[in-house]
Amino acid sequence: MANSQQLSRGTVAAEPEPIDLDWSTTALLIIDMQRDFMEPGGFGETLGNDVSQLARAVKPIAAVLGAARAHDMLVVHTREGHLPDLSDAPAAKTERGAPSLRIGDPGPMGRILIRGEAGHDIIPALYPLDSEIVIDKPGKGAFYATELSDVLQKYGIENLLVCGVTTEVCVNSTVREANDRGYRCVVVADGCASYFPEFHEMGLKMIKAQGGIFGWVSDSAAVLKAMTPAPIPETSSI
Ligand code: C5J
Repeated sequence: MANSQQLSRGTVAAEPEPIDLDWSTTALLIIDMQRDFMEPGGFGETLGNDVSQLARAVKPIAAVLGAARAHDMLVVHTREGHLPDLSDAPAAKTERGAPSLRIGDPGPMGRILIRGEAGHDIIPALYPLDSEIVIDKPGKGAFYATELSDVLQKYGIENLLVCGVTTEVCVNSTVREANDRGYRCVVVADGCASYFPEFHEMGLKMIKAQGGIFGWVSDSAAVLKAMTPAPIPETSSI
C-alpha cells in the first residue's frame, strides 16, 4: 500500500551517471528467478552450471521488491519456458549442446523448462503476488513473442528497474530489447547473477559503457535510498 511518506520521484546513483526517475512511470522487471535456474535438478544444472552462483541475487531482489510493493510500483516477473508440446521451442534451442537432460525431458522438478512444471515456477522467496504480472517467454529476451510491450504501454511505463538471472543472457537480452523500444533501463547489479562471475561483470560493463549504451547500472542500496524519503530535520522551538 502507498504511504504518506512516499516519494513521487528519486535520483538513483548509477553508472555512467545518476538517473532521476518518476516512480509512477517506473516498473520493476524481475527476470527468470525460477527454480529451473536457481535450484539443483533444473535447466541450469543440466547445462553443467553451479547453480549456487545465483543465490546471491535473491536478498537484493527481495529488498527492491519490498520497496516496489510499498510504492505501488508495477511489478513484472518473467519466466523462461515452453509449451508442453514444445511447439514454441525451436530445434536450434532444444537440440543444442550436450546437456544431461534436454528441454522437455523429465527431471526431479518435472519436465525441464516446461510451463506448469514445478521447476518452471518462481522461487518461493520472490513469489509473485496475485496482483503482479507474470510474463511467460519462450526466448531469452522478455519482449520476444510475449505481451510485455502491451503491458508496459497500458501502464504508461517509461523506466525499468531490472533484476534477475542470468546477467549476460536473459537480463542482457531483455535490456537490449527494452533499450531499442525506448525504455530507460536501470540494472540492479547485486540483484543480477550469472553462473560465471566474470560474465556477470562483463555483462554489466557492456550495458553502462560508452555513456550507457544500453542503460544504467546501479545497486539495490542506491535504489532503496532513492525510494526512501530523507528524514525531516527537527526544528527547534526556541
Ligand atoms: C538462460 C536465462 N541462461 N534466464 N536463461 O538460459 O538467462
